[in-house]
Amino acid sequence: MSGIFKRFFGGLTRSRQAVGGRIAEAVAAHPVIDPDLLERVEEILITADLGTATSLRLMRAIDDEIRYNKLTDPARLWEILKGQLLRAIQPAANAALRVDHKPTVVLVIGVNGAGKTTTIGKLAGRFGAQGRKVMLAAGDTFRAAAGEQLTLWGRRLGVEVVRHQDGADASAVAFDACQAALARGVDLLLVDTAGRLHTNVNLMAELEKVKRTIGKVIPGAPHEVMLVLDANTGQNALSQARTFSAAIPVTGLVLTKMDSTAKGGILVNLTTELKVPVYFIGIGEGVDDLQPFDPEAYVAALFQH
Ligand SMILES: Nc1nc2c(ncn2[C@@H]2O[C@H](COP(=O)(O)OP(=O)(O)OP(=O)(O)O)[C@@H](O)[C@H]2O)c(=O)[nH]1
Ligand SMILES: [Mg+2]
Repeated sequence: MSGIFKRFFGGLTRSRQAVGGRIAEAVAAHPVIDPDLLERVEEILITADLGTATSLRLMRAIDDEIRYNKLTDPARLWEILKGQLLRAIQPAANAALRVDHKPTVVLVIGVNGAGKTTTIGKLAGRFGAQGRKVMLAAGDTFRAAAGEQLTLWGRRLGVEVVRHQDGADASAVAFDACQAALARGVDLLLVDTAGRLHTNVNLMAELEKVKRTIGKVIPGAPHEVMLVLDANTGQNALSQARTFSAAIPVTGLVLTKMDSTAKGGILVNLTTELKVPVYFIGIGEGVDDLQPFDPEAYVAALFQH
C-alpha cells in the first residue's frame, strides 16, 4: 500500500473488524464457494456500513459469476468485490474541488465536532501552498472558542480571517467576508459555520440565510457547499447527511477521521445515496492530513487482508 495510505484506515486494517480481514477468515474456512460462505460474506458487507444497495449489488455480481462462469474458487471473490465496489463509487468519485471563480466561495457545514474548522485549516494550507490567495470567514459565532480556533489556523498559515464578536450574526460575517474577498482579489474564501443542533430548524435556517447572503454579494456563490462528516459516526453520519442536504443542497463531502475509524465503509453508503462526490478524506489532525479521495486506494484499503 502506498505511503500516504499507511495511516488511512489505520484503525480499520489493524482491527479484526476490517472488512478484508473478516472476509479472509470466512474464505479460509471454505475451500469452495457454498451458500454458507456467501451468507457470511453478505453479512460482513452489510455490517461494514456499505449500505444495503451496494452490498446487494456486490452479492449479485458474485451470484452471476457462479451462475454464468461456474465460479467456485473463493480466492476469486476479491477481484469481483473490488471491481464491483470501484464501479459503484466511481460516478460519485470523479470530481475534484475546483477553484475556478475569483473568489471561489466554499460554505462548510456539518455537526459540531465533525472536523469543519480543522478541514478549513487544512484546505487553506493546501490551496495556499498551490499559490492561491485564501481567506477564512469565522461563521461559527455560536461556540465561544470557534472564532479563536479559526484565527489560530489563519495566523499559523498567514491567511486573513474575517471575524466578528462571539454571538454576532453569522450572515453578517459572511457578508463582510465576501466583500473583503472581492476587494482583496482572493481566490478561495472558506466559510466556517456552527455545527450545534443539527436537528434544530434554527441551524438550518441560519445556514440558508448565510448561503443567501453570500449569493447577494457574489452572484452564483457559494460555488460549493461542503458537508463534513466524521467517519467514526457510521450510520449517524448518514442521518446527518440526510438532514443537512434536505435543508441545503450539498455539492461535496469530506470524510474526516479516516485514520481512526472502523466504519470506513460508510463512505460508500454516503456517496452512493447522496450522489455527491467525496472531495477529501481527513487522516489526522495536522495541516497535511487531508488527501483527495482516491477510489482505487480506498477500495484496496477496505479489502486489504
Ligand atoms: N484523527 C483525526 N482527528 C481529526 C480529523 N479532523 C478533525 N479532527 C479532530 O476532531 C476534533 C473536532 O474538529 P473541529 O475541526 O473542531 O470540528 P468542528 O466541526 O469545527 O466542530 P464545531 O466547531 O464544534 O462545530 C478536533 O480535535 C480535531 O483535531 C481527522 O481527520 N483525523
Ligand atoms: Mg468548528
